[in-house]
Amino acid sequence: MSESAATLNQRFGISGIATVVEGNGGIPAVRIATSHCTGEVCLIGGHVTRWKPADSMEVLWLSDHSLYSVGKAIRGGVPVIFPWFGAKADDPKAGSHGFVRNRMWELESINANDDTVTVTLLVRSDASTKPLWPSDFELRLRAAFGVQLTLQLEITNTDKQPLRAEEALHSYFTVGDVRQAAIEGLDATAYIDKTDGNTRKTQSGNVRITAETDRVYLDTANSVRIVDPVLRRRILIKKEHSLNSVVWNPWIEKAHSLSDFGDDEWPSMVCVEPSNVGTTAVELAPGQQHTMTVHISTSAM
Ligand code: TA6
Repeated sequence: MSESAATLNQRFGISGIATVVEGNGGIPAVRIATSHCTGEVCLIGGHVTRWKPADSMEVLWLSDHSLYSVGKAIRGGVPVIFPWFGAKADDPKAGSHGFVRNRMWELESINANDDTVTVTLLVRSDASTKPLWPSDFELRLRAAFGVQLTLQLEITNTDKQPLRAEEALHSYFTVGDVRQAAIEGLDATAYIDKTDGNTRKTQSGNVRITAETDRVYLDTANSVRIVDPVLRRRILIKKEHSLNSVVWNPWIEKAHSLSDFGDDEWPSMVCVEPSNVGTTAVELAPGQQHTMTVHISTSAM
């Protein structure tokens, strides 16, 4: 049984800076408030749900229809995708995007310095994960809230066998109107177009969203920038040890088909997802670790 928000706050809270509260759905969440930013991370899924720099608007998008209950993924923020991306290759009945985003994680620590508040959450294999995926693992998310948001996803192979896993920080970003946004940094990059029979294509120029868009960009360590002329803001997504970026917007039909996604919400969001999937999935020998790091920052236009 996980600890109550009050108990967690007694153990980990930092007065006036980081408070563990009963968040949406009564699920414990860590709320951050400093001179640099406000933010929130929910213990379901180790899920960062909010980050607002002091000099900008909320950066992460959340659906008004999102569910907050164990067993369901929160729609928006930064879902942690592990150990498979999309459908499970050998089991089409398995849930999409792995299983850690639906489970309660442990709050391991909250640390603060002058610039950032870092919240570390942990989920590990147990008897309930083995039927879903055989490997023993520990997965940590370190979220550093400051003038930028830095996310580190650390996989530890605690098994006696090698481990191969896909991972993504499936980030939902707020835009004024996705139809007027441009996504820079992927020019001339190969991608798999999941809206066109998984055809392999090459990006020409900036990515623009003019229909349902679901693309897995390949072999790219590039930073990606969302240029938003409506909110007059750029969102920069820099990454380390990630060789894929996924770009997704459901557009009209797909949004209508998702019960936790409002019919008229799709123009206000775009996903840019630093990841390691397919042929660039993470492979670890017993005892080895891998950390994918993402730095998110904003600038005014
Ligand atoms: O990352 C893009 C994607 O794989 C899309 O295909 C779409 O399914 C999206 O993720 C959301 O998936 P979810 O399982 O969270 O509804």
